[in-house]
Order: sequence, then C-alpha cells, then structure tokens
Amino acid sequence: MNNNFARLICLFVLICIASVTVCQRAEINKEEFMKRRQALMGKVDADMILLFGKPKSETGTPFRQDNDFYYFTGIEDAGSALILLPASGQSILLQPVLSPREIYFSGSNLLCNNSDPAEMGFDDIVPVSDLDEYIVRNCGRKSGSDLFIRIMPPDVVNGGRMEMDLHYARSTRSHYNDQVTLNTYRVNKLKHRYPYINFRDISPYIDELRVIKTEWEKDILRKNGRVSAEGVKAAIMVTEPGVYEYQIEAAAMNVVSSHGALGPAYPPIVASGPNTCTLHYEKSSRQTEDGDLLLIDFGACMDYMTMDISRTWPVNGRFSPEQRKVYTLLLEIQKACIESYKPGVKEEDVIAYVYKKLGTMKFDLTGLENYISHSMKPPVENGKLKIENIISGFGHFVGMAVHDVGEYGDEGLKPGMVFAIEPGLYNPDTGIGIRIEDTVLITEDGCEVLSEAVPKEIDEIEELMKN
Ligand SMILES: [Mn+2]
Repeated sequence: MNNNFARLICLFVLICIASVTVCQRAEINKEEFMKRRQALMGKVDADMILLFGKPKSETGTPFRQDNDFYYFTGIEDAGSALILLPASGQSILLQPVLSPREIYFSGSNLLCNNSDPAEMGFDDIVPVSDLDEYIVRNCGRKSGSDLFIRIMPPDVVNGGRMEMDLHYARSTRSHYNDQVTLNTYRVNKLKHRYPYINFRDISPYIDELRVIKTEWEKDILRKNGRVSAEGVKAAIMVTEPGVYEYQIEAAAMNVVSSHGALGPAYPPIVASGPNTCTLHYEKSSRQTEDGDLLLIDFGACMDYMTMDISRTWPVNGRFSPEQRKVYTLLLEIQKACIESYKPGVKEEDVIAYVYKKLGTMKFDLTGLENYISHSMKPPVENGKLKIENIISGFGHFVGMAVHDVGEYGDEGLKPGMVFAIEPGLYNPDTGIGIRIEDTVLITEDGCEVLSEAVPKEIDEIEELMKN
C-alpha cells in the first residue's frame, strides 16, 4: 500500500514536471503558431486540413518533430495530429491516450495532462482515436469535399522533400526495400478509406509560408548563425598537422552543444587533404598532414532551425601559392554574389554582377581547367572564367531543413528568404578542394550574412591560426 502510494506521488511529480516544461514552451510561442495556422487556413478553400506529427521513434537519436507539423503547432508530443477547419477558423489537436507506464517512462502529453486547450492556443485537444469521426463529420456530407493533406514527402532536418524521395528511389533499386514511406502509407490509406473525398496536397501552401521567415524565426537563425560560427572558429583554432579530423569536428560540436543545439543540422563534413574533394565526406577519420587543406561544412540544429557554413583553411596555418590562388578567386566570387543580393534580384542578375565585379580584377587562371565545381563542369572554358559553372543559382534555401522548402519564382529574391551560397572548386588530382559557404537572410534592401562571424579573408584566417 505504502509502496503504491509512493509510486502515485512519483507519477504525480513526473506529470507536474512534464506539464511545466510543455507549458513554458507553448506560452512563449503560442501566438506565433496560432498566426501560422490562421495564415494556412487563409490560403486554401478547404473543408478540412489534416497534418500528422511523427510517431515515437525507436532510433537512438533525440526525437525531432515532423517539420510541417511543428511549424503549425510547436508541439513535440509524439503521435499527435492537427485538424484545421477553415470555415470556423478552428484548430484541434489530437493526441494519443498514454498508459501510466508510458507516462512514467517518457513523460506525459497535453491530452493526458488535461491541459487547457485555450491556454495552448487550440480550440480543443482530443484523443487521436477521434480522427475518423472528425473526417466524416467535416467531409462526409457530400461527395467531393476537399480535405487537404500532405501528399508530397516530408522534409527532415538534413534532407529536402525531393531528396527524401530520391533516397527512397535509390533504396528501392532492390525491390526487397520497396515498402512505402509512412507519408505515402497515410495518403493511400485515407484515399482507400474515403473514396468520396477529394484529397488535395497542402504542401505547396505550407512551402509558401515556410520560405518567408517570420521575425521569431529570424531571431533563432541569427542566434544559430552566431553559435555555429563560433563552432567553426573553434575548429579552425584547434587545427594543426597531426590532429585527426574527428578532433576538429569535436571542437565545433562542443561549442554548439554547450549553447543548447539539439545537434548538428547534418552530419558534419570535416575533410582534410584528398577528402576535401569528396563533397559529402562524412567519416572524419583521417589524420591531417602538413600541406593539407581542411574543409569544414557545418551548422547546428537549434530550436528547429538549421545553419549551413563552409570554410577551408590550411592545416599548417599558411596557404600555399596554389591554394591561395584558387581560394582568392572563389572568395571574390562568393563576396560578389552576396553584394548583389536584394529583393527582386534574379539568378541572371547575380551572374551578371559577378562577371562585372570580377572583370575589374586580375586572376591567374592557369591550371583551373583541372578543377571541377558543384555543377561538375570546369570553372574555365577556352581560357575564360565561367561564373555560371561555379555558382549554382542562388544556392539552396535554409530553414527547418538545411535544404529547406520553397521556390524562387519569377519575382526573384524576397525579404525573409534565407539561403546558403556555396561556391566550391575541387581538384582530385592534387587534393585541393575549397568551398566557402555562408547562410544569408534577404532584408528589405539587401542581405544579412548570418554566419559572418567566421573569418574568410586569407589574412584573417592565418591570423586566427597563429593564436
Ligand atoms: Mn550547403
């Protein structure tokens, strides 16, 4: 009896701790997430919008909620779903009923805590087993009701929507791997179960919102930019011949972890010598040598926002003449790109600006035909620099995913867009691979370089390595 009573007290205390944590987070963000839900409901003529959160994962990595679900809820409780009813403007959160054992082991959720829906910004919080009743009540009165669900693949912290299906396509080269993804399973199941409902894809409307960052997101990105930049600086400072790539990675990770990052936004690329020419080298196992370059591609995942920074430096602290030549060219290209960014600018404007800017400078282009860029084309053709071969458009969007959702469209850049520009040149014959990458935020009249705290001028890097 006493034992049972003690267990009850324990359970009660655990539930209290869990509810305090959840409440604090939601109180901070409630208005933000409510605004996002209203914005989505304003975009579509729907009888209902349905989004699923992630079920509890059994992997060894910390739980990170589905990006789209988190974007509209801020809720990290596993197994949740969200219903939006645009006609009434209502938001309903659905959650699993947890067993006492689950609560004891992993903590509670809002439903089992009997949380006040209004305090969390929802109209109701109900068991997820009610989902089908909501579907039938809101979409079952007539044939052809519009129910918006996510039909495109989900993106994850280190992979965009298209990349997720690319991984899937590659994995199913063996037909023994061809189980459908969870998202596709849900889509198929809904269509099978409700043949009279018109299921439409909500993802383009989500992407239109996610691509323009809110003020709250910009603040997180600025913080992540500062912290990730400090991580890269720490990596530069521990570098010397003989150090292992994983030790350099650890220096960067130590900084971001101690500032509250969930982890890296993607497996860090810490490449020395010949490894600098493998664009996504992830092993971090080689011992560095005198004369090597070190290329790092690194960013933290912080409050559901990512960062993407690349820097390249000489392991011994001094650029060789060849390293210096290629680095200087890439740096001038990258800086010119950033100078050209402002609202309304299109890809062709950036290329034209870079040509104009570099036309006034002198570069030694000998030997550059032996390099390749991200486009897998040479940077020099017939003795002439080919800027469009070196930079691939504006680069990729950065946000909740490091290859974030969104499109540039015909209007070019818009305030609130965030992307990474990452020109690189690689020569596998000599082991000289160089990439310089910053994440930038488009402002009203230009851009803000979120990762600017990491030095990229040759003098600055050599100076930092002296200390
Ligand atoms: Mn990148």
